[in-house]
Amino acid sequence: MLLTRRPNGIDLPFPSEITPQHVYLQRREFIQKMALGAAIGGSLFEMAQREAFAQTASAKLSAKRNPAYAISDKQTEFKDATSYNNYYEFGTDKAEPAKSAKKLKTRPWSVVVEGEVNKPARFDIDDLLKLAPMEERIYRLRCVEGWSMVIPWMGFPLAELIKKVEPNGNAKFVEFVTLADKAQMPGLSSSVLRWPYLEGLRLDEANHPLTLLTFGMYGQVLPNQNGAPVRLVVPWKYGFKSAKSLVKIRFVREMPKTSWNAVAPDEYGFYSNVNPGVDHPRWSQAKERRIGEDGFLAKKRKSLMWNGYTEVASMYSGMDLKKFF
Ligand SMILES: Nc1nc2c(c(=O)[nH]1)N[C@H]1C(S)=C(S)[C@@H](COP(=O)(O)O)O[C@H]1N2
Ligand SMILES: [Mo]
Repeated sequence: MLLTRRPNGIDLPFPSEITPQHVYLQRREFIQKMALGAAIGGSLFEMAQREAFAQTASAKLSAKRNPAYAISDKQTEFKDATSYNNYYEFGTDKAEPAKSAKKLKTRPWSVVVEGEVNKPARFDIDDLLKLAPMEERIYRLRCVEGWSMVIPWMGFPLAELIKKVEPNGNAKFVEFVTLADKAQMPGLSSSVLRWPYLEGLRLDEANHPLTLLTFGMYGQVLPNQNGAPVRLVVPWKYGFKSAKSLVKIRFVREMPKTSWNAVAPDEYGFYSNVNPGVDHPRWSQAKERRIGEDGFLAKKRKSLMWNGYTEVASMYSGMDLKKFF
């Protein structure tokens, strides 16, 4: 049995191992399915099973690949991309989110868009999904820790949403607020970061065609540990800028305070563009380990300026990238 070590040193079984899975199910949906099940004669047990399956496995999502944004590097194995995760709300260990995020309820879910916009709105996730055509894009993801993956994401440019809410002249930055629910997220009891996990972009970065509002990966909806039901993917920046499980997007005048920058401003800058020429104070950023190539003889790869997305360079012309790291 899996044990989770408490700060007091007492090992407890993971809740997911002692509680039947259907207990986690989104209640409204469950009741609806039960009513339907009764009508068509399905047993309660069958319904619970089907529902449990829907929560844990692969609801398909269709999207058309956009060849302009599909790099040819070998894709990271699905298994690796979904079992080696940073999602501190579910624990700081890489293997933990895949287990403890099973409980995350991703319906009902809405994303509030507010601040310096003419048309503030609250989008139900199932409406947000349909706001623009879903595209598949294969992006490199470079974690600030020195590893990278290649992931086929599914989503549409954040710019599509920005267009709908009409930022006004005061909007200079965009703040991203993610879910912080103590009842569902065991990691929130830790003070490693400030919660909710906050991230931010300059308005032009948020509007850049590479910036993807992301709902799926590998042909299916995002697994919870990868940021279900909706996250950001900003491929030319270190991975922590790509905030998971968004609940609010705010258009603001000033550069927002972000979680990582707040805990260690000298280590995690607001921009955090991938830059092999600017080392992290505690390690080099010159190279990276591609997940899946980590055999004994595997060579590290050279990290690329802007993570290879050189088309973003003009947004930073004239800026001292050592200062604005
Ligand atoms: N809400 C939230 N978003 C987050 C994180 C987190 O801890 N919480 N970790 C970030 C980091 S450090 C990385 S590298 C990426 C990892 O995304 P992946 O697990 O889908 O590969 O998510 C980012 N988004
Ligand atoms: Mo990361």
